Amino acid sequence: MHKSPYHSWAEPYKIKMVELLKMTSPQQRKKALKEAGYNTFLLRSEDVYIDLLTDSGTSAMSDRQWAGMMLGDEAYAGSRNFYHLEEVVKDVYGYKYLVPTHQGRGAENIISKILIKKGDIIPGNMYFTTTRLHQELAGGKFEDIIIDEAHDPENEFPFKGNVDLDKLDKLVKKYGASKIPYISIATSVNMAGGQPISIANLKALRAYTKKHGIRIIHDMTRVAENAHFIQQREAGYSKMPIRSIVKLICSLTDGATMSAKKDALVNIGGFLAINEWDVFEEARNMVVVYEGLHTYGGLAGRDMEAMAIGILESVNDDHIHARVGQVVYLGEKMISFGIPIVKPIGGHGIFVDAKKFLPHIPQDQFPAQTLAAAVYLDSGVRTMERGVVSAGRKANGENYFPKLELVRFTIPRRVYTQAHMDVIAESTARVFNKRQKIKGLKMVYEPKYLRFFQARFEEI
Ligand code: PM9
Repeated sequence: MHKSPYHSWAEPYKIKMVELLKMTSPQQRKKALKEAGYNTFLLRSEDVYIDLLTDSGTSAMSDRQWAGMMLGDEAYAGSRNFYHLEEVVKDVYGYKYLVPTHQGRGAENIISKILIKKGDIIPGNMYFTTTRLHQELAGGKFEDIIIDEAHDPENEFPFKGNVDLDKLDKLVKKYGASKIPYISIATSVNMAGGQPISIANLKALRAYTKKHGIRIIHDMTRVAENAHFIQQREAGYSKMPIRSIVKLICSLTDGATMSAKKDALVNIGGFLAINEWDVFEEARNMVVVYEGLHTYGGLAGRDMEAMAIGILESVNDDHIHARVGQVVYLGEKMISFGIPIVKPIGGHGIFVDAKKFLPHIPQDQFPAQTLAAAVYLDSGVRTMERGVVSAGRKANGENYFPKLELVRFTIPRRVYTQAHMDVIAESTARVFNKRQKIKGLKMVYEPKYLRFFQARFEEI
């Protein structure tokens, strides 16, 4: 395993080009926030100093990736970059067949439409917004089978992404295996705080699903970060390279959807990868309806080339060690200020517990949305609500009230410095020190789908 002689997580790269940021005044931020309806998704990025909205499509590409962009083969059909990407996906992840898509949800749409019939049940290790929506739009119902520890921000269990096999078994007994087209398993469970699933749990799940003839479809958006935690925490893997752990994880599943905008270090891109020929055939046919020809799936040739190179960089031990190291640095700093965060610290960001931070604000006044707005107002740091707004409504129109009411401070890969991390922690601490004065929000506009993106709020 990596041991830097200089620093626990020093970056294995240097900066070649910089992007200038705009500094804003409190008055400017107040105005911008009001215009954005207190929703950080509706801020203009020009009004943001440090952008922690998401790690999706916001990472910095390497010189090699940029050089790869110049090798883009923009032929409509049969681009050489597609064949390169196909080779890398097979080699690094081990899945047999590849269908490129414009991003993760494109792949989720296709796999949900192919595998889910009306009335089907899709058990998963915690919901993700777009994933569950596509399952529901295809006629399925998501059922949460993650271990209880995942819903408790304080619980320090090292693998809070694990599946509770008893919960799964109850669903199989209740509905029958024929009603369960697949189990939806995310590595680095996003909504739980970037929490990993263990190899032992995946192996047990594989054995169970084999017995019952159920597929496992893997949301592999942040699989390399999950592999890092396996290397750090699971007995027997401390000497195994990240690349081998990633391949082992994938080998325990039947197919995957990927948002390459995260782990794979590109600004746009994704894919569906699958081992079954029949499912592949159907996906390859469907992609031409929703995304583009099966050798580009909504992407430019240059995007596929950058993705192929990004995948190879993403499974490098030094890269992933520094990436997660920076996240842990920020988390430890926040803990030292007494800020309540989800523990253990996850792979892609710090998740602040808004229920504990703002205990005087009830969940129907959106504590996490309120906190994200307050942090922006303090310093121009943009974060994202991951609570009751993100959870949305059930098919019957009732609100989901998730146990976790979090603000995600998501760290883009290879973008910000240690000094930026200090600014973020200090700003959050300032807001923490005046938390009693903060008032909740009311929602004044609610879109039908994925409301967190476009909802608008006003101060109460
Ligand atoms: N995740 C994120 O910020 C993008 C915007 S929020 C919907 O975390 C997982 C685990 C994701 C994810 C996106 C998608 C969808 C699938 N699975 O955004 O369509 O974290 O590429 O991927 C976001 P796309």
